[in-house]
Amino acid sequence: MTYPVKNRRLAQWVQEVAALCQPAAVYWCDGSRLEYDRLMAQMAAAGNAIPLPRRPNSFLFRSDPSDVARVEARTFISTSSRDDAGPTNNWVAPDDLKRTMLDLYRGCMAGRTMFVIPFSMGPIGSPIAKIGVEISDSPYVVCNMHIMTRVGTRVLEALGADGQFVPCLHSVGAALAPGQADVSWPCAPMAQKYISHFPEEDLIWSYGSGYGGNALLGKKCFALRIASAMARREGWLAEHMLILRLTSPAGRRYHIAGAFPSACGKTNLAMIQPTLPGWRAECIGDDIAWMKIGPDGRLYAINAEAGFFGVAPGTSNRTNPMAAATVRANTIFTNCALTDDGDVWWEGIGSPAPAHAVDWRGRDWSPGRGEPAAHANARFTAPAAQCPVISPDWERPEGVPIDIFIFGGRRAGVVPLATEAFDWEHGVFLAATASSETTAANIGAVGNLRRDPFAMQPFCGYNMADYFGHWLAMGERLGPHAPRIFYVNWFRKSADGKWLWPGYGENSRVLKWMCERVDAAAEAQATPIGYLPAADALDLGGFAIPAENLTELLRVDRQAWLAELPDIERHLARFGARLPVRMSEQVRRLRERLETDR
Ligand code: OXD
Ligand code: MN
Repeated sequence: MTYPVKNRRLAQWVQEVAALCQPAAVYWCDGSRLEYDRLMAQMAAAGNAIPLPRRPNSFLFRSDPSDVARVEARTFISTSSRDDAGPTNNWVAPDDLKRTMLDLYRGCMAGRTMFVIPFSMGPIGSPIAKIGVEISDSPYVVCNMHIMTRVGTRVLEALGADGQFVPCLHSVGAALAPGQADVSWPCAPMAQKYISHFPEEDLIWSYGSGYGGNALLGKKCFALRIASAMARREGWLAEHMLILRLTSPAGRRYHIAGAFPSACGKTNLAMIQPTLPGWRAECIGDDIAWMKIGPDGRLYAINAEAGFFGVAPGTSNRTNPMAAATVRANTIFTNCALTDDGDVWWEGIGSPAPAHAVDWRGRDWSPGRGEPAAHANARFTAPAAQCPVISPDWERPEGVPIDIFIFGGRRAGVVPLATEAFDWEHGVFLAATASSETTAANIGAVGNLRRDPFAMQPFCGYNMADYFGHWLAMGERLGPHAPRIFYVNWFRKSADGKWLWPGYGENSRVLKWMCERVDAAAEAQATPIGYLPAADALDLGGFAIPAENLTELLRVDRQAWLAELPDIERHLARFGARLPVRMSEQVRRLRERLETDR
């Protein structure tokens, strides 16, 4: 068989995979609108895509109830030495993992079409962008990839005869025997799901799941796990970060990159509508930032993606009007509920629950049922270009210069509203010890506290101790051009369980303080855990927040922090001798500051 591609390595790989997986047909994606429409029409005709008449060119899918989120327990970083994957990753030796997976892949696409999806992460031709090719037997994956990345012939042209690409092999793991009817969401049982990464050869093998980050391999697998390992080798950063531009009333621009664990409000912050008069925000990305040091020594970021794969529940005109507007057309919804008038609905959409709907599992639903109508990790896939506040510069090939890094998590207690790191090294420590209560974005218990360093715990493709070292080294290279580092917690609750801070657009008050800190124009007080906004440093104009809330939000509870130290120490101790000494030194200094009267 010959293929319409100049790149010999690609032609050969496609041939090998076809011989292994035995699809009924091989199809090369051109990335055109026609192709998208044709595949959607086929999925609609089969009853797997439900057209949504109230949202032009939009469709609802329902996954198998066992295949609803990323599966960290089935995600592997396969390096020759276990230590190179580190304690935060599941590890199997490459030969063993490949042997197991080759057995699964053998004949796994029987009865299905094998799609070859050439894609670019980042604007095609950008000095920061990279090319991948996903092979998948899922047309749902093809359509999602069309939205989330730049797909098609123009990518093959950029690849040329000898260009490098990351091979990303995906199968839902559900071969069809001759005459066997397909199910609406084919996938394999949990024990056969494998989301595998081979960072020593920049290779991804995914088997058995059709959902989100398990299957759209450009996203978490390539743009974070494989890219983070590449970035370390090549001296740049691949991060789980939103990118946002804030413009002050005086017209000064600030670029902010923020890392928060999954389902902690990155998309909301990326599309923030500042409540502060005169401040404007533009969205550049909501999930993945790739950053390189530019010719002027500053750190430049691009959004590696072209769309948003956002959590639907909780997204409303109040919480994120820009996301609500983004998903009015050309959007794929997964695991949302369907109303009788043909629209999607989810908990927290901002309209009352319908008297009757069809829930995410396809069952009749009514409000009294006692179960949510949409899955907690129901998603929308929508083109970034449709966001009303997308920055005109969001596809700028050279990226935007970052001034501020924000880290954070979801913590009901202890962690104050905002903290500025004393310096880069302290900022790396704050990020390395970031903590959050777990959410529904991963299959597992919700609400447990876990350390999620840099919001990268599920996404770092190598030993995280080396990752901390890489960040320390980047700080040295950036020197005076290094962005300032802050830590926030929008999720503080009172003793009786009420939110202390309203969040959303009001977060602009905290962002403004950060911008002023960059310009040395706002006051901060040194505390044992970092610099906090001075009592009157936050702009609270036109905002009624009870004084006691603010006091609590900006209080450093020494006893609570001292009680937290053993957990921080245990967390860092997991990395053993590989942990940079400067990190253990940071804990020691934190303890000292907390124990002395300062
Ligand atoms: C995501 C995630 O889908 O982090 O972005 O889980
Ligand atoms: Mn994410």
